[in-house]
Amino acid sequence: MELPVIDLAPYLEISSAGSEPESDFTTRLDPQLKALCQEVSRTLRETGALLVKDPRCSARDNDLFLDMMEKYFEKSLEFKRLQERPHLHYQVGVTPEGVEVPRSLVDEDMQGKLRAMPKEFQPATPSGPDPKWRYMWRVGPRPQNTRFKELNAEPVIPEGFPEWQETMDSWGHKMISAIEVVAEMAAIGFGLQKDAFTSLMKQGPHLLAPTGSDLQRHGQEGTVFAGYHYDLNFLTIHGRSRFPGLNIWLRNGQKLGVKVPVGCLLIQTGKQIEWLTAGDCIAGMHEVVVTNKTMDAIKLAKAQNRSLWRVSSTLFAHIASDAELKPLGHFAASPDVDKYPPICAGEFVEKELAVINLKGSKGEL
Ligand SMILES: O=C(O)CCC(=O)C(=O)O
Ligand SMILES: [Fe+2]
Repeated sequence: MELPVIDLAPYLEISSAGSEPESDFTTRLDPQLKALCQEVSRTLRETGALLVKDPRCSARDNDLFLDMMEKYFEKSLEFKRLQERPHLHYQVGVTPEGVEVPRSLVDEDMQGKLRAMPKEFQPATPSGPDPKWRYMWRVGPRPQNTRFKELNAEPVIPEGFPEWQETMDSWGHKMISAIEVVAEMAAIGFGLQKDAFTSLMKQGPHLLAPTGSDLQRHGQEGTVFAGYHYDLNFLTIHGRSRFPGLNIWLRNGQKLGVKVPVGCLLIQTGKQIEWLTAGDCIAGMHEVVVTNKTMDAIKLAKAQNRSLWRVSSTLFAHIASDAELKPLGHFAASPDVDKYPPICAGEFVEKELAVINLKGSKGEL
């Protein structure tokens, strides 16, 4: 099975055409576009993932971002340590390898479920914390008044990277714009108001959080870069990585290696969209492992004298911390509604992080 690629251009054309009331907009959507919105919501429901093409996010933009991050991760350990902020729980700046812990390592309930899976679909077993690095960069405005003030942390900009702020902000904003369109289309597809999700995302604690994995040191087949987990945020988006290795689990339990075509973006469902839809759409489980396809890409990169750092351009889009997470619209009448009691998004994030004792950390579990 391959994930379909949804072109966002036709929807973008009509949605940017005017600011009419909600009811007029939905009426103006022609049947083909409505069907496209339904394909978006159906794919998210069945696979927890979606490939999209957004004319505003080009392959060149993605390349500029990856080039800069490769150059950064290739710097020495001593250099990167200067961007480390452990006292701020790594909420900004760099997180070295060996710090992030995958949920499957610490959650016994999850371990039981894994053992019950058919062998062929079982995820790789991580032996310890993830051997990947990460860089955390906040994107977009934060609220003036909030019950969940993030730690007061200045953004961290490494020496010798004059293009850093512009590159991070520009790619971050582009990816958030793509998520917003997907969130609108998904809302229409789920039979909700078009702004049902996006209105809750405003001033959310969105994070551009690329990972960096050193394939020179950890390039053996089977190495687990990110152990089996779900993301605790609303939706996650990644540009294309130069090295494959992401496996996702479909709703029917099947495991699928994801191939992101050039110029496309990958969206994954997080725990917050599961809450808002009362489990109609569940958080997508995934892992990043060195596979035989990663090995092929390593060989090619060596032959072409390219960087052997695998960089992901992950962005975690969140529901605003002060907004309430609860099943929306007709999902409030779902039989599973009791599993999703109303809770402030900020409190929800704190609770999820407490499970793996990573208070103050970002979007992944
Ligand atoms: O490195 C990647 O490709 C994605 C890692 C991941 O799943 C995450 O950052 O939550
Ligand atoms: Fe993840």
